[in-house]
Amino acid sequence: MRPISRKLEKLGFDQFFLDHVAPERLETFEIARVFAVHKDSYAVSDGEHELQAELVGKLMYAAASPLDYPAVGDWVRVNFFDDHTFAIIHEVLPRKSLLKRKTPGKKIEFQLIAANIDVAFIVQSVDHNFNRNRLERYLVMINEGNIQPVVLLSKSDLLASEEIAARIAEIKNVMPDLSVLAFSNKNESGLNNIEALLRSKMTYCLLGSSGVGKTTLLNNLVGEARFETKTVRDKDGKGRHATTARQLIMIDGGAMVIDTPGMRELGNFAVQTGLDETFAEIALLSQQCQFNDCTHVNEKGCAVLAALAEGRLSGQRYDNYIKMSRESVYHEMSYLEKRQKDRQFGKLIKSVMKHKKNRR
Ligand SMILES: Nc1nc2c(ncn2[C@@H]2O[C@H](COP(=O)(O)OP(=O)(O)OP(=O)(O)O)[C@@H](O)[C@H]2O)c(=O)[nH]1
Ligand SMILES: [Mg+2]
Ligand SMILES: [Zn+2]
Repeated sequence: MRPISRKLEKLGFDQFFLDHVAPERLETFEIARVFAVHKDSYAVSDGEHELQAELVGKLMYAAASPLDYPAVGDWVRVNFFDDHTFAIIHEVLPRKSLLKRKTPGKKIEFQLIAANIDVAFIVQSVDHNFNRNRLERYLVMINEGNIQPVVLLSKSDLLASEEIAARIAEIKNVMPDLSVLAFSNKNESGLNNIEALLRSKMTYCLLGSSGVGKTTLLNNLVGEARFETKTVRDKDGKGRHATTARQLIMIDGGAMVIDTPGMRELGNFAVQTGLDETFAEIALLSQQCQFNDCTHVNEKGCAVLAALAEGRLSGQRYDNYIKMSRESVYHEMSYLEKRQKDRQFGKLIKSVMKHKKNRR
């Protein structure tokens, strides 16, 4: 088997991906990583050339859902053309991790945020943007995606240090294993702690509401005002979206960071792993529920409800857990219903075809 090239290794390519592609498929294609997703094209890199790429028609026609398209961070099999100035993407390699969200609304549609992320930074500013329910929502998505979360509390210059310490303690109280760091882009405090987390060949992703300072942080990490940021418009702290595209940036030390536009709404879907990891204390309690399929809402012998009644479980945590698990069950149900309908339709087509054949 071919050894992994140094250039690809620098971009994070490793044995995991080789293990998931048949060696003969690698013979006739090259490997590249998706650095940016545009409307009809992609920017990819093989560690030596950065070039524009398009999907091969077959991949487009075969795509059954947005999940089948390349996302920023994806590894793809490509053919290079015109002296490495253009590439055709033939296949998306299996993903190590994937960040996706359900698009807002009732329809079950996904939006890919990024692929092959090692660590996700959830950025919330210490002022009015700080919201524990939203934080838990991000955590469910990240845990579900098999990614390590780190919470970054931005704009620490806006709050007294005791108040910031209280915020951190509030998070740590319910999620003791979670890493939480406060920082300021303005007075640069805490930036060194974030830099210390960055490792070469690893991929990081910045997530959080619009206006919390994700791009300003990225500019600080690259050491220049390279990417556009925007002043927060109104007093409620809701900025207009400054970042509109997702792109992967190589930092000096060799770490890669993906900046994303702020998200308004996070829809969840089939989030059992993410829920259990985020609400570990509830997952633990539920092992003592009388019924295996206890929903912790009104069942007899529910250990979660008992803990809630005795004040051993935070009411806010419980409410948010129930809210998110309802959403996921609801969506999972309608997804199955949809699948069933598809199957019925498939059967119908088959029987029609058979009928036609028999008539011939
Ligand atoms: N006081 C204070 N303001 C900050 C800090 N970091 C960023 N800002 C300001 O917050 C505003 C928004 O910053 P951005 O970096 O564009 O925010 P963003 O998270 O990238 O926003 P979107 O791209 O819209 O998702 C800008 O006006 C920044 O100057 C900080 O640490 N302290
Ligand atoms: Mg931005
Ligand atoms: Zn229960």
